[in-house]
Order: sequence, then C-alpha cells, then structure tokens
Amino acid sequence: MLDLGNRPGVSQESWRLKIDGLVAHPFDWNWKEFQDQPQIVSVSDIHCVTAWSRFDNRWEGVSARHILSLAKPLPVARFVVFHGFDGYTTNLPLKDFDAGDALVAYSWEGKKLPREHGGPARVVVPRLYFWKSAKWVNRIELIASDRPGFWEMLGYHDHGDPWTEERYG
Ligand SMILES: Nc1nc2c(c(=O)[nH]1)N[C@H]1C(S)=C(S)[C@@H](COP(=O)(O)O)O[C@H]1N2
Ligand SMILES: [Mo]
Repeated sequence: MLDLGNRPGVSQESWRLKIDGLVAHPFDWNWKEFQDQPQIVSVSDIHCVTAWSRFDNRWEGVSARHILSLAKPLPVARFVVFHGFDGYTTNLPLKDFDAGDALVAYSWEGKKLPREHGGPARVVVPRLYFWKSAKWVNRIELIASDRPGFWEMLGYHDHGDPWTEERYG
C-alpha cells in the first residue's frame, strides 16, 4: 500500500508547511520561505512494511533538525504527528525525527519530487518503516503523549523500527 489512492495535486503556490503544537515558535512556511532554508542531501534506504526495500535513495531538502531548531520544541513535547494534504496522519517519537538523517524533501534522485511520491514535499524518516514518511506534508504537530495515526490505528506497529521488524501492533 503506497497511499490511500488520493494523490492531492498541490501547487507550489498553494503549498504551506506549518509546525505547531508544543513549540515555543510555531510557524507557517510558504514555498519560497521553505526554499530559502539551508538545504541538505541525505542518502538512505527505504524499508517498506511489505518487505521490499530500495537502497541508496538520494533526498534533498530541509533537515528536521533545522526545522526543530527554529520551532524550539517545549520540554514536554515527546511525539510528532505529520499531517498530509490528503488527510493522512502518522505518529512517531520526537527523537526519531530529531535524528540527523530525517528531512522534509523536495527532490529525489536529483529530480523534483513527483506528485505520486509526495511532491511538492514529503517527510523522510529513514530509520523507520516508510509509512512513517508522510507524503504531501502540510503540518508537523508536536504533542506530549502518543496519538496513533492512520495506519497505526488500523494495526500497524506504533513505532515501526525496520531493524527489529516492528511491523504490526
Ligand atoms: N500523505 C501520505 N503519506 C504517506 C502515505 C499516504 O497515504 N499519504 N502512505 C504511506 C505509505 S503506507 C508508504 S509505503 C509510503 C509510500 O511512499 P512512495 O509512494 O514514495 O513509495 O508513503 C507513506 N506516506
Ligand atoms: Mo505502505
């Protein structure tokens, strides 16, 4: 399952990324503000819960650590929920997002991120199964106690570490 079949067409003009919840400095970027941030390249493997992997993906975008350094999570913030333009949600511990290899990517393999893969921009959290990497990301919400997202409510594992095969509940 790659998505819910509803692949929202989000133009750069209508694109927004909001970070809110338990942060000292919530903000809301338009496309230009997002592009004006420092960019990183992150090469990582993709692990899907249905047992396929794709190695050495080259992502470009804005690092999670940079986003978090601007938003300044409050000490009580322990979990993150990503919201997509398609209504998708997924949850994870803040420490997995604040891990150095996570980013909000707008480019994959040297090309503009295609719509089917979450363009204009998606989250990439390499250390967790790929359902945690929200496509068409629109909002990053910081919360104190865990709140299951779309697949997590339907029985996928709450954490989703591929190394210990945390696939289902
Ligand atoms: N917004 C959003 N993000 C999503 C999904 C979705 O339905 N909506 N599906 C997830 C699942 S289950 C997978 S396996 C990956 C698929 O990413 P890909 O289409 O780039 O391979 O996106 C994840 N991110
Ligand atoms: Mo998936």
